[in-house]
Parts: sequence; structure tokens; C-alpha cells
Amino acid sequence: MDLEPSGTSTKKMEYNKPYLIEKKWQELWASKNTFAPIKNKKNKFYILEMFPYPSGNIHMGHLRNYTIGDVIARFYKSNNFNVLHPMGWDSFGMPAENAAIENNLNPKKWTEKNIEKMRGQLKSIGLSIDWSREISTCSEKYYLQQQKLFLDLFNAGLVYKKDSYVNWDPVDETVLANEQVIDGKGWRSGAIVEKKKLSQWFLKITDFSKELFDDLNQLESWPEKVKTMQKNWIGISEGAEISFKIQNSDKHIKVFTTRPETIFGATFLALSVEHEISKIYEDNKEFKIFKEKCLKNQKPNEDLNEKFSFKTNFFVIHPFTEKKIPVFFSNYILMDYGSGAIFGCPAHDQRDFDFAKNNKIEIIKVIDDRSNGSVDLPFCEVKKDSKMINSEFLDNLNPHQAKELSIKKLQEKKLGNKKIDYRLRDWGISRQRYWGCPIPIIYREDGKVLPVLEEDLPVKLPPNINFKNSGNPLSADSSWKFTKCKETGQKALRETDTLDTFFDSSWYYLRFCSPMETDHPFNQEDVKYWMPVDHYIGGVEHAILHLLYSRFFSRALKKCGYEIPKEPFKKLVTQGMVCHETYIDENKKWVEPSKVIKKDDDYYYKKNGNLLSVKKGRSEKMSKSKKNVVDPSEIISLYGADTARLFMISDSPPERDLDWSIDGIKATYKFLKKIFTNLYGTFTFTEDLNDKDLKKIKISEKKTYEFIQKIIMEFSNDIKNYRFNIAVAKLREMSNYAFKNKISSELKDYFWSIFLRLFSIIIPHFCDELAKKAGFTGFLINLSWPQYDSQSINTDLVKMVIQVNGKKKSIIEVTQNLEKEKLIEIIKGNKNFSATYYFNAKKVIFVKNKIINFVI
Ligand code: ANZ
Repeated sequence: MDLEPSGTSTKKMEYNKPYLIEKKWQELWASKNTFAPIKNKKNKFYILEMFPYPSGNIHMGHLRNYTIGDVIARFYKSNNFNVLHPMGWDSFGMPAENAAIENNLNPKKWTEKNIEKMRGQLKSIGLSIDWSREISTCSEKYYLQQQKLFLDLFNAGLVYKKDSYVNWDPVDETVLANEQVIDGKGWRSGAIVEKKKLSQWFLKITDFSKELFDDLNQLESWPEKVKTMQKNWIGISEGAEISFKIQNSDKHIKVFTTRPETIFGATFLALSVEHEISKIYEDNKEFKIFKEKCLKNQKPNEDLNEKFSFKTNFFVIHPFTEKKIPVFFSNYILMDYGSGAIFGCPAHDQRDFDFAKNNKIEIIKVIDDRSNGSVDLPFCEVKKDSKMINSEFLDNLNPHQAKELSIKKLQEKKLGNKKIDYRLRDWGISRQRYWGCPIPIIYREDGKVLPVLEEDLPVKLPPNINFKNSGNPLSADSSWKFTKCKETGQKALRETDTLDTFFDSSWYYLRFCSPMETDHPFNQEDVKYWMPVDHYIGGVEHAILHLLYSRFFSRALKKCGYEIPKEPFKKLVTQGMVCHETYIDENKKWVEPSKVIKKDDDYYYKKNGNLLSVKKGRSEKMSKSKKNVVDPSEIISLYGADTARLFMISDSPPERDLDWSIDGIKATYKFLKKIFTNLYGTFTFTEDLNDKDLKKIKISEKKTYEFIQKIIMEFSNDIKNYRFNIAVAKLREMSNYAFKNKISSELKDYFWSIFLRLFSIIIPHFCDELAKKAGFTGFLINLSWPQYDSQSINTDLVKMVIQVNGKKKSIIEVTQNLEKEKLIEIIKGNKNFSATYYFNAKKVIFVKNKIINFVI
């Protein structure tokens, strides 16, 4: 078989071993540095897909994510943008360490071997990546720069150390940040998280709570879903801070409340056991035991069933009634929220209600639920038409009015003020593990905590380490741990914790702008040119962790003096999962779909020569545990990367889940094969039609010419707007057209040349191979994107601007003179537009053929 891309052979070429054709093209592209950006070209486009953890094999999620990014990257490159499309490895982390512990392997070697394998697999997809920019977070070059960043943050007061009870994952034997505890379990291990007191490094993300919250509104090209998730996580609470005077003292206790209107229902105060008042009980044995018990039973962001109480012997004075109110300590009050103290209003808060019941505390109802007493206490809803009762000057007001007035009265008495609080907590970044970036800090024998001198960076990980004992291997390595202070010669200990790997990925997008930079983490000029990332693609599972941390980092580094945009990612695309059917046998064991045989409407599989019955389950996210995983490398070697790429984006819009199907792959392959054999060597590549050709064609084959123009226009719009499934349908439409209609030879050359140019961004090897055979010398990616002849398109289409509160949100192309109702229907039916556009609209302003504005 002739596999020469130059296609010198006259033999008919079959599309039997696409993998081999593809490899040749990949090598050719690489040899010409085809995907390296040129410095300082005016129009830039930075596209990034979340970089992978080098587990050893790429999976379908990678194939989908990277194909989506690649199609977009190739499209912008053909449209004359200077495209930055890099790739790297998120290569620190637990799996390498676990492999080291279990199989006595060196984590570095294990990681490097995996990277090598995965790099090869990624290259086989034919991605338009500039591999000369490859970075790996576990390389000394990368973590040297990261340690400098850590010290910048340290010097700016944005990183600090404190003793605290932290989330302890007993399986991974490390601390986890709050974001990494999901439903009380470790995000990686799934183990139930415990509380442990440790001295930990924290990043002051809370300094930016307000900004991180407010600026989400400016991220116009982020999915609403992700913004909402971040908003909920940061958690804004608007309320008041109230000072309660301690009886027989001139001291006050401050409480934070979101319900100041319920102040007349306050019948107790509860404090965190870490509240400063607890110092009074420091020597109280009973309190000490109580405190430990409480701290072990505090779960952030969760409601506790068990509420412990410790009654103090002092009281505070109600700000209005001047009644005596008892003060307790309890585990349901967290120190790092509000002021670590609350007033309890049992009638209208479930937690306070439970607490009051257990401690026989008075319950005063202050909100009338307007249901003639039929609603049980606690009544926690805030209804507009409820009325305040038993509340002196607030009586008969609705809760909203009462809130305003209570704050006003508190202000007058100088006992309270409006306050906004956020639920976001500082980010704990210490990990008691070996395979991470060492924290460049030493503890000198005189008690000083000092940054390692820049000239001594990087603090390298010791290459040979003993994993035999449990716990942090670095703290057991005395030859590494013991050091000296260079300035004074005093003895010192190294920090043995390493950084959370989310630290590594919080700035990698900056490093990609100048990955070779040796003096600084990144080159300012390059960052200025490339940042922000124009399109960022990744899984929605990173909506809070990685995406929030990165938004924080860009702000924190800005504060350290770096010139970077506040928002690192302009447009975010969250792709859906790749799902596959599941089967389960009679013993409730999963069976691989490829082993299942269908007979009539029943399913079976063969085991030891017997046919056993299986049940078809739902299509679910590919996972090893459900045995429904398909290896992309196998598919690529059998059907080719172009088939895999085409299938991956042809089925559904990127943000939706995609159902994997081998029948779908086979059909895609068959389709490509048919075109390939029909086209190979049967036409001549033509870049554009000259005027003479045009005149001839316009008379004789106007319809075909116009069809091509329309396809160019629509396809370009579909790609730009990530409507890949619709774009792919055009590929089929075009080839069907050619096979069904008779096209003159001049137009045929043009027809297929356009076909290859458009579709080369999806199936690049296939198109380059056919173009070469048709006489084109070069790579299609380097040709400028085909322009359509707008005069030949019958456009009764108009572009209408969609606005929300007068601000442009999107543009939609619709037929001219469309009525308002019809347009709203179209918007509703199109998942690319946010539901909030129309759901919450109070008023809709409509100007025919121009604007629709939803006032919300
Ligand atoms: C009085 C009150 C009356 C409250 C009522 C609620 C209902 P969100 O909305 O989640 O922000 N709170 C304040 N600080 C706390 C802390 N450190 N630990 C535990 N709980 C704390 O919750 C705000 C409410 O949570 C506050 O409003 C306070 O209880 C409690 F009918 O104050 B409230």
C-alpha cells in the first residue's frame, strides 16, 4: 500500500490503515514546527484544555476534551490568529506515591514513564499542540519558579501558618482543603474525613471573597451553572453584627446574624469553643474535655445532628429588652465564620430549636406565619406576607421591613451594624506527602520561621526516600530535614509538608506563555501578550476547586506586583462526560459491553462456554469499576484518529454527555472510507476560483455554487459557536450533495477543495492526505480560511442582539421580520442561551430585526 503523503503512486488508495497515514502527517507537521506561534502577531488566540494527570493512559474524556480544543485551535489558526495551544502535565500527586508505596517504585520514574506513554498517545490524536512548550509540574524547573511564587505570597502576607483542626484523610494520610471534602469524604480516597489538630499553611483566599464573588458577573462567557456553583461556594450572607453587653462588665460579645429582625426571639447566646471568651475556662478540666469533643465534631458546611452544650456562668443583656440571656458554648458554632458567636432564636431556626429543646431554653415566637397557628415550630421560612409579633417596635411589620428597622435601631444605640459575610474559608495548602512541591521555609532553632533564600532555590525533593514507614516520608528523612541557616549558621529544620497539587495548577496557564523562562516564573511581556486564556475547556468537576483557586491566584499575584489580568479565563467551556452502556449479570457483577451478545430482546455473555443472561443497565460515565471503559488508543489504532475525532464531536453539543458506541465508530469509519476511495486522485486541488471560472459557473451551476457558499458561512458560524454536531452534519450534507448531483469538473475541483479545507480542522490527516494527492503542496492548516461570496447567499437572515438589562449577552441569527413571541420561542429552545434570560424577565423590550432586551 502506498502511504506516501505526497501520493506519487497511481494505484487506487484504500483507507485501510489510517493510523499509518496519520503517523506520517504527524511527523511532517512536527518537522515543520507547524503549531508553534509566531511572536507578536497582532491577533492572538490562547486556547487551553485542562492539563492531564499522567496516570499512564489517556481516556475517552481526554480524547473528547482535546479534540474539542483542537478543532477550535485549528479554526482560529486558519483564520489568521496567532494561536497558543500548549500541553503539560499535572504530575505531582498521590497516585505516584501510592505506586511507590505499593510496588516499591520511584515516584519520579513512575511519573516520567507515564508521561512518555501518554505523550505518545496524545500525539497520535493529531493535536495542533506546540510541543516545544510542554511543562511538567514535578520538574525542578517548574517547581523552582513555584517556590518563588510561594515566597512572593509569603512576603505579601498572603500565606500564613496556624494551628487548626483540619480535615484529615486517614487513607491518603494527608490533610484536605474544605473544597476537597465532598459529603464528608475525601475527594480522592472516598474515606470518611476526620478532624486532626495540625499546624498548617494557609492561603488568604478570604481576602478576595468579595471580589471573587462580585466579579463572577463580569464573566459573560462562562456557563451560568459554573458561576452559580462558585457563588454558592463563596456563599454571601447579608445581615448584621450585633454587640451584646456582658452583664456586670463593660465587655461585649459580637454576633453575626442574617436575621436581625428575630432579635426579640433571642433567648440564648452560643459561642464556638475557640471563641476568645473560652480562655476563661482554659484551666477548667471539664471544659477542656468538652472542647476536644466539639472540635472533633465540627464539619464545615454541614448541619450537625448532635449539638453539645456547655453552660457558662455569665449572661449578656438583650440590646432592646435588657433581659438577661444565658451564654453557652456549642459545637455547632464555627470559629471561622462570622464572629464565632450567635444569638439563638429557637422559634425560627432549626439548629437553635434543637439546642433550646435539649437545654430547656425559652422559645419565643416572633414571626406570625399567618396560618392560624397550624404550623409547627420552628418556622424558618422568610415569607413576604408574614408579620412580626412579640417584637415591640417591629410588631406588624413584615420581616423585610423589620430587618431594615432593627438594624437602624441597633445603629442608633451603637450596638450593631449592617454586615456582609462570606462562607469561603482560607485555603489550607499543606500536605503531609512526599510527591509534591517542597515548601521553601525553614524553622530556625531560635524559633524564627524563615523563607529559604532565593539563591538556594529550588528546595529539591530528596531523590531516594524510604516509603516503608507510614506518615510523611520527608519528616522521617533526617538527612534532608536537618539543615542550617545560612546567615547565622544556626541549626534549622526544613518544612516537611509539601504543597497541595492544586497550587501547581493554579498558575500553569501563566507558565505556558514563557515556559523556558529561567529567571522568573513567567515573562511579563509574554503574559501581557497572551493572557487571558481566550477559551478554556475542561470538566465541570473543576467548577469550584481549580477554577476558583486560579481566579484567586491571578488576583493574589497581581497584589504581589505581577501584571496579569484579574480573570485568567475569558471563555469557559465545560464538556460533558463520555458515557457507555452498562451490563450486570445475575450475581450483580458488571460485564464488559463488548462481551455482550444480543438475542432478540435479551442480552447474554459467554462464560466457560455457557451462555449467561445479563441485564442492560443505564448508559453511565465510563469507569473501570463498571467495566464500561473503552481505550481510545485501541480505537485509534484500529479506525484512525480522524474517525475517533469525528465521532467524538459529531454526536452532541460539547457541554452535554456523549454516548459512546462502537457502531457509531464503525459508521463514521465507513463514511470516511467511502469519501476517501471516491476522492483519492480524482480531482485537482484549487485554492480559489478565478473570475473567468466564476462567470462560467454562475450561469451553469448556480445552485451548487450557492450551496457551497452557504455551507462555508454556516459551518464557520457553527464552529465558532461550538455547535460541532451541526457542523459535522454539514460534512455529510456536502458529500451527499456531491454524490447525488452531477457537478462539472471545474466546480468539482472547487467543491472538494472547499470540503477538505473546512473539514481539515476536524479530520486533519484525512484532508491533508487527499489534498496532497490532488496536487496541493503544503498543509491545509496554513491556508487562510475560505471566505464565502456573500452576494450569492440568499440571506433573509438578520442578526439580533440579545440583551439582559440592556447589556449585550449574545447575538442570534434569525429570519427577517420575526415576531417577538416566535423569537422568544427560539431562544427558549436553544440551550446555548441561558434560561435566566427569559425565566426571570419582568419585562421584554423588542425592536424588530434589531434587539430583544430581557429586563430582570
Ligand atoms: C440569628 C438567627 C435567627 C439566625 C434565625 C438564623 C435564623 P448563613 O445564612 O448560612 O450565613 N451563624 C452565624 N455565625 C455562625 C457561626 N460562626 N457558626 C454557626 N452558625 C453561625 O447563616 C447565618 C446564620 O448562621 C446566622 O443568623 C446565625 O444564626 C448563624 F431565625 O442569627 B442567625
